[in-house]
Amino acid sequence: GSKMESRGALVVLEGLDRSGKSSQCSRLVSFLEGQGISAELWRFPDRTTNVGQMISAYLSNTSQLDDHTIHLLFSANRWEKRSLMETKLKTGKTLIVDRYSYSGVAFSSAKGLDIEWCKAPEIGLLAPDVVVYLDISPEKAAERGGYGGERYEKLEFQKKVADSYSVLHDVSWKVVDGCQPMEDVEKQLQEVVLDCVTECRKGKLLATLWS
Ligand code: Z5A
Ligand code: MG
Repeated sequence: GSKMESRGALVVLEGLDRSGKSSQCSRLVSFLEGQGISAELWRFPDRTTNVGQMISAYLSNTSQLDDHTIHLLFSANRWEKRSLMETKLKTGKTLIVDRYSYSGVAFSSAKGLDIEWCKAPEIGLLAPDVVVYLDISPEKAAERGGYGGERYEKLEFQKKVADSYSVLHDVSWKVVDGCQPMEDVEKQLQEVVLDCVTECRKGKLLATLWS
């Protein structure tokens, strides 16, 4: 018929370092598959590409790059995955994405770069159907397992990132208290995401950033 096959949902998890994004993303994918919903786990940066390897070297402090340059590389890393992302969604896959453009803007603007400049290269990327922000204070996050040695893993900087995130909130955001026990966070996420998958199946249109 003329009706398009139902599409998957684009779900993004955001939050400070140690807020629990990666833990929750993998739990969510298992849950969805258990419900018979075809889902895949994605993450940014995607360190497997050439661009991703440059980003990885920067994060581990083995290379130095100008703030604007690394910002554009993070963005390029999303652009190089855009068409695959669209294909997957249109063939019915739900994508659970660990960090996206909001991380890009929040981290770079926390360094002092102009926020509109930071948003510009993200224009035209696919807009998430829902962004779940795992809310945790920088202090509480720092208590979790301690930070590793990567570039941004310092309390003072994480405070600035929290401020930057707070101006990026829009209607697609659902804020979940990330300080709750993992199982409670998980339950809330499941509800939000099932609703979102249903909406997308009913024909909600894919949009582009920033909408
Ligand atoms: N970055 C950027 O600048 N620009 C961009 O465009 C993008 C990213 C996309 C690498 O990210 C860096 O790149 C990141 C932002 C920047 N720098 N910083 N900061 P990454 O995603 O690779 O970072 P990561 O190493 O995966 O860490 P993470 O994402 O910050 O952590 P998380 O995924 O949010 O948390 P987790 O690994 O699930 O959990 C952390 C610990 O807390 C772990 O021991 C868990 O067992 C524990 N945990 C989790 N949930 C709970 C609850 N509910 N209670 C108690 N304990 C918990
Ligand atoms: Mg993570």
